[in-house]
Amino acid sequence: MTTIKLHGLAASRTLRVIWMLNELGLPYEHDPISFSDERLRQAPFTDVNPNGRIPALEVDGFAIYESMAINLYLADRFGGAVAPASAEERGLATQWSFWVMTEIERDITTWVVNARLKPEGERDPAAAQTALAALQRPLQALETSLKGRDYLVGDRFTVADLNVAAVMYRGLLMDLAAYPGVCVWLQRCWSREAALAARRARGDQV
Ligand SMILES: N[C@@H](CCC(=O)N[C@@H](CS)C(=O)NCC(=O)O)C(=O)O
Repeated sequence: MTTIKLHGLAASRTLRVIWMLNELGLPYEHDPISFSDERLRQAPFTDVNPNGRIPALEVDGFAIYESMAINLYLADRFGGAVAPASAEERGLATQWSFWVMTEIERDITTWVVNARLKPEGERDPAAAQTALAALQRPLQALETSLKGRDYLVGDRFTVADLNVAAVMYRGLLMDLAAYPGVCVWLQRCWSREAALAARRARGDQV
C-alpha cells in the first residue's frame, strides 16, 4: 500500500497540495507543521526539504518539495481526470504552473498583505498599488486565454487549473470586474468540493 505523508499546516501554501490530494481522493498522513516552527530548519525535516519550507511531501519514502512540482508529480503518479492526457497537455500544465509562480504569486501576495490582511495602520498602500498595477498584464493574459473556454487545458478541470487557481487563492478577495472570465473561472475552480474541503481545513467558513 502506498504511504503518503504531507508536511505543512493548511493555512499556508500547503493548501494547494491538500486541494490536489482531495481531488485525487488519496488518503494521507498529515503533519501540520507551521512555517514558524523551528523544527523546519532541522533534521529530520531538512532531509525532506533542505530549504526548511512547507509544503513537502513523501510518497513511499520519495521526498519532493515546491507546491507546483508536488501537484504535477501527484497528477503524473496517480493519474485520473486532473492529470495531463498527452505530452502537449503536460507541457501546458507545466507552462501554467511556471507562469503563475513567476507572473502572479509575488504581486498577488504583496497586494493582499497590504490591501486586505494587515491591520490598516500597518499597510503599505503604495506597495499594494504597485503590485496591483503589475498584475494587470498577467490577468489580461489569463482573461484572453480563458475566452470561450471553461478550463485552461483541454475541456475539463486539470492540474493546470488547480495550480493557477490555488496560487490565485487571494484573488477571491480582489475586485476582478475588469476580468469577468477570470472571475467566473476562479469561482468555478474554488467551488469544487475538493477545494472547499481544503479551505475548511484551513479554517475558512465555506
Ligand atoms: N516556492 C515554495 C514556497 C514555499 C514557502 O515559502 N513556504 C512558506 C509557507 S507558505 C514557508 O515554509 N515559510 C517558512 C520559512 O520561509 O522559513 C512553494 O511553492 O512550495
